[in-house]
Amino acid sequence: MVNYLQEDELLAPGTIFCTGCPAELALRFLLRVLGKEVILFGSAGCAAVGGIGFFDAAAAKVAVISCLMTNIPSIMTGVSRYYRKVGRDVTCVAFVGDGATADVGFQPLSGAAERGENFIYICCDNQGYMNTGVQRSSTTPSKAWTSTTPVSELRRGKEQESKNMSLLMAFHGIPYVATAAVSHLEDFAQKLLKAKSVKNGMAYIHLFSPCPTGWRSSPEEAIDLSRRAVETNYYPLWEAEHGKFSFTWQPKQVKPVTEFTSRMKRFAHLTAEENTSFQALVEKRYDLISRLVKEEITV
Ligand SMILES: Cc1ncc(C[n+]2csc(CCOP(=O)(O)OP(=O)(O)O)c2C)c(N)n1
Ligand code: SF4
Repeated sequence: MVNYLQEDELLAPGTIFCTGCPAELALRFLLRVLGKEVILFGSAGCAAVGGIGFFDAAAAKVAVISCLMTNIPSIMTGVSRYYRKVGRDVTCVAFVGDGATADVGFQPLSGAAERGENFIYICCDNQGYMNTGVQRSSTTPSKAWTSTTPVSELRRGKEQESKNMSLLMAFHGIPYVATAAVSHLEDFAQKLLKAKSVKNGMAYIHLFSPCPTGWRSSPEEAIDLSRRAVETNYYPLWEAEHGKFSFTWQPKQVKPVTEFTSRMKRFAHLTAEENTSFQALVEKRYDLISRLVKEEITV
C-alpha cells in the first residue's frame, strides 16, 4: 500500500475532525494517492473542515474550491472543462458528505453524470448530516437513531430504508462507480487510481466512513466498525467499470449484521425482531449486487 503513496503529506498536521474520525484518514490518504496535480472541491460539512480549513487556517496544501452544498458538480463542470480546454491534466476531485451528495446536491450530480463531465466525485458517507448535529439523511440506515429520528414509545428511529446511492450512480451509466471503506485502504487506493485514469466521464466512489460522534460509538473503534460493515455484507465492496459489476473484496465467512450494529448506541434500541428484519434488508441488498455480478448484467 505504501507504494501508492506519493511523496508529500498534503494535509496539514492539525485538523479539527473529532477524535478518531476516519474521514481525516481517508482525506489524507486520497491526497497522497492522487498527488499534487489535484483541485479539491468541498462544501459545508465535516469533510470541509479538513479540506478547506477553519477560520483563517487552510488545511489542504493543494488548490481547494469551496462550493455550496447545492452546486458542487456545477462548479466542477466549469473548472474541469477549463483545464481540458487549456490542455492541462489536472484531477478535479470532490470530497463531500452524504447529505450534500444524496439529498441537497443530488440534482446537479445526476445532471453532470448524464452529461459525461470528467471529474472524480467521492461521497464520504457517515450516514447523516453530522456537522450540524446528527440529523437524518437519505443514506441514514433504517431504524437508526438520529437527532431527527428519535427513539421513543412512538418512533423506532428512521422509518425509511436508506437510498442506495452507489447503485443509483451506477445506473447513470458513467465509466466508473465503486464502493470503498476506510478499513480497506488498499482497495480504496486501487479505486482512486482507476478513477483518476478515467478521461471520458465521471468516476464516482461511495466511501463508507463511520462517525463516532453521530453513531455514538467509541472513537477507537471507527476502523473496526468499517471492517465489520464489510465483513457482514452490510457494506459490500464492488466496482462497476463501464457498467460491468464485480466484487473487489469478499469476506471468507460472512458474519451476522449484529456484529456491526451492536457496537454503536444509535442501534442500541433494536429488539431481536428488529435485528432480524435488519439482517433481511442487508441480505436483500447484497443479493441484488450479487446478481448484477454473477449474471453479468451490464447497465
Ligand atoms: C443548502 C444548505 N442547506 C443547509 C446547510 C447547513 N449545513 C451546513 S453543513 C450541513 C451538514 C452537511 O451534511 P453532509 O453533507 O452529510 O456532511 P457531514 O457534515 O455529515 O460530513 C448542513 C445541513 C447549508 N450549508 N446549505
Ligand atoms: S461529527 Fe462524525 S464525521 Fe464529523 S468530524 Fe466528528 S466523527 Fe467525523
